[in-house]
Amino acid sequence: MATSRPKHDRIVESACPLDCPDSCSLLVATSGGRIVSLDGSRRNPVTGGFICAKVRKFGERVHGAARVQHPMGRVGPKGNGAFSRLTWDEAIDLVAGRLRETRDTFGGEAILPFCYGGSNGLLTQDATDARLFRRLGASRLARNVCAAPTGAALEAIYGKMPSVTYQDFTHAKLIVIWGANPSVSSIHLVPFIQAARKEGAKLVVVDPRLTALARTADLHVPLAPGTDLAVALVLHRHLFETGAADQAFLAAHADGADALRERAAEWTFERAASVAGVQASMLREFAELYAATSPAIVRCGWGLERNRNGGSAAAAVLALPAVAGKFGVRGGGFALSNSSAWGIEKTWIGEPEPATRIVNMNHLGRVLTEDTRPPVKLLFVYNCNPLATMPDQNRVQQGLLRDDLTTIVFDQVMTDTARYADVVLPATTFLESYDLARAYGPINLQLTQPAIDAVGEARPNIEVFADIQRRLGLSQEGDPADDLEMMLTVLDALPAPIGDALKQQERPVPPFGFAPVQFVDVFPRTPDQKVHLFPEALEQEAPLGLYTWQDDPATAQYPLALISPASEKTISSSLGELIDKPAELTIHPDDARARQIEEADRVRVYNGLGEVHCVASVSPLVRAGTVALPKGLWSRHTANGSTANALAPDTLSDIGAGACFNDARVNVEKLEDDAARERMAELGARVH
Ligand SMILES: Nc1nc2c(c(=O)[nH]1)N[C@H]1C(S)=C(S)[C@@H](COP(=O)(O)OP(=O)(O)OC[C@H]3O[C@@H](n4cnc5c(=O)[nH]c(N)nc54)[C@H](O)[C@@H]3O)O[C@H]1N2
Ligand SMILES: Nc1nc2c(c(=O)[nH]1)N[C@H]1C(S)=C(S)[C@@H](COP(=O)(O)OP(=O)(O)OC[C@H]3O[C@@H](n4cnc5c(=O)[nH]c(N)nc54)[C@H](O)[C@@H]3O)O[C@H]1N2
Ligand code: SF4
Ligand SMILES: [Mo]
Repeated sequence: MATSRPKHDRIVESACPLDCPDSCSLLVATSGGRIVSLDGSRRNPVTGGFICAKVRKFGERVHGAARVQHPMGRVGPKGNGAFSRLTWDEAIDLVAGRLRETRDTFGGEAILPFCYGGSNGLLTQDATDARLFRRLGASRLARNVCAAPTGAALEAIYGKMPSVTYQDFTHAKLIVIWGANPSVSSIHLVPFIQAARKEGAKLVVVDPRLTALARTADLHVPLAPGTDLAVALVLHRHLFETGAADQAFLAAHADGADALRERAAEWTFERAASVAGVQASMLREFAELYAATSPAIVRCGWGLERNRNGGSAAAAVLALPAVAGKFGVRGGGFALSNSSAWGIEKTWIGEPEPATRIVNMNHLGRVLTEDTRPPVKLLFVYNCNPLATMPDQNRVQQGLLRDDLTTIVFDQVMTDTARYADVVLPATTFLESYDLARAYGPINLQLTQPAIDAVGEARPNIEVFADIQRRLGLSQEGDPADDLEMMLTVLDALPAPIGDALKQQERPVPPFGFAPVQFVDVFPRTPDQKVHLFPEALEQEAPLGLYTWQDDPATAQYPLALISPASEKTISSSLGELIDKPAELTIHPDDARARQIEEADRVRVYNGLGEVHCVASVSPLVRAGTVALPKGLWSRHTANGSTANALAPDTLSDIGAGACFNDARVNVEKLEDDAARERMAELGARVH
């Protein structure tokens, strides 16, 4: 553990509640009311005493120049980022007044609350905020930007059966990392993979990029983005055709195997290989290895869901261990999100959901600019930075520029979205308030507690939403007024063993060692406890039917697939204010050569939706035909202020109505025009 911790006068035990599967236990050192260092604690053996570099720097965010310190009201035109200071009292009055006016004039549905991944803790969302918006009869938000396709597939097939946890990867003899990049997005899984490999486990990585793990893998399948369905179905076909399908398991525990087998039948190795842009022999090797090796674990990530075929692809991948008979042993089965492993119902919201309209968050730009009934007149953004993170950025921006729209942004820092706000409210970070951090890779729940007083006038979500309610006369007896009161309400509402254990001890619960074996300790949570390999609901939902291929959206004009995966510098767009490097587009040498693009050239990435001006990084780490920009960049990281999402369509995945970021098809050219080059040079000077 950190022996070289800087001078401090206090150490606080806490946990990281950010939207990351790992949920590290933390030691936070403070001095004079300031954060001086963050480090891992060994209290959580799964996270093993180390944390990621970005959260180590979290103190720079807490005390940084981008921090919002007090409430502010807009002065000047929308988007110019000029604000004047308000007192909290004025700000709450203003916000409550606008909410009331909007509801009275246009109806509650003209109010759209917009929140997502700011914190994965149980208190920052679906607490007093939900009470407020339910009581106002606001529009409801379908939070489908992430994990909706994989979540829908998991629920229909296995009823949210808990996943294999990190610890049990050490028992596997074959590990398949499918559309995930743990070296960046869940770093504590990596040591368990390495330990398994020391014991002879084989590693397969399915990813269009040569990621750090792919570089060391026994087999890297560098498929084209959005083609996972073809690869998963050829594996199924192989299992069924060679007699490797576990008929005894299927007969006892599953239905729908015949229908799945039928849909897989058309996928020969040759056809799948041609669609995925890889060699047929490679797919055969993969299929044979998976069929022959046990225990085998498939880690299904989120990279494969972000396209038109994403739901069917996730379903086909998740179905593999059932067909191949991989359950019932430690180290076998699948690993996805464990966020639903607890079976927690958020009964603490304490207010029934009204039957108001549901807006898919991926359609933010659309609902702000189209003639919807009623129109969205008030957008309340918290725990989210939609201008940076939602698809079709130019349309989102166009919507935010509407003069007749009131936008409230409640955030910790001056995000791209906040610049377009009419009112900005300052939020505390997890180092200044209480929360319950829920891991979604491993299974544990830990207390997050304040290490310092709130910076400036920042306040926790719980308090601010409770205040707004009070100002509107919507409060009720017993409503929690602050984060500690809310914590107690949540503890009481948690399933008894969890709540009681958390109240009595500082240890996360259940004990960190909790690692269920699928089909031994945990079973499908479908109504009949069976695996449904061909759920009728999914067949109805998918436009062409379940497990049915939809063609690549590439055109001659826009032939390159743009992906925008997680980077080690940010969590989604959080911490983007600390990045000091202009955006880089990774492009394969063949694609670069064809366009006379060289390393460090200024380039324009474009399609019919928008364009991004950035720097080229020519590298074979991405497959030919695919280019990559990092997820979560801010406007200031590119020369023209647009990021990957300016190129991402707001189309939806076949299942789960999820975002299709990776269906962006683009072209790239060298930036020749002088004005643009100058802007690039300025950018370099500004962010370096
Ligand atoms: N450092 C860091 N950690 C994070 C986050 C972060 O932003 N930064 N975000 C958190 C959140 S919100 C999430 S949802 C998770 C996401 O974590 P991951 O599941 O790792 O998801 P991504 O980073 O989107 O993509 C993972 C990999 O999928 C590949 N990929 C892209 N398209 C395809 C495809 O069509 N098929 C296949 N097989 N692979 C594809 C990408 O090249 C990438 O290497 O990480 C969490 N952890
Ligand atoms: N191009 C592209 N775009 C993507 C993705 C991709 O792969 N490619 N991935 C998508 C994914 S997986 C996800 S999950 C989404 C996430 O997208 P968002 O939900 O927008 O997540 P963040 O960008 O982290 O923004 C969260 C904001 O909440 C604020 N915040 C944190 N804690 C609190 C709090 O306690 N109170 C308040 N009021 N605010 C708080 C943070 O400061 C931050 O500005 O992005 C998606 N966007
Ligand atoms: S972001 Fe993830 S790896 Fe980093 S400290 Fe938080 S839980 Fe740990
Ligand atoms: Mo996510």
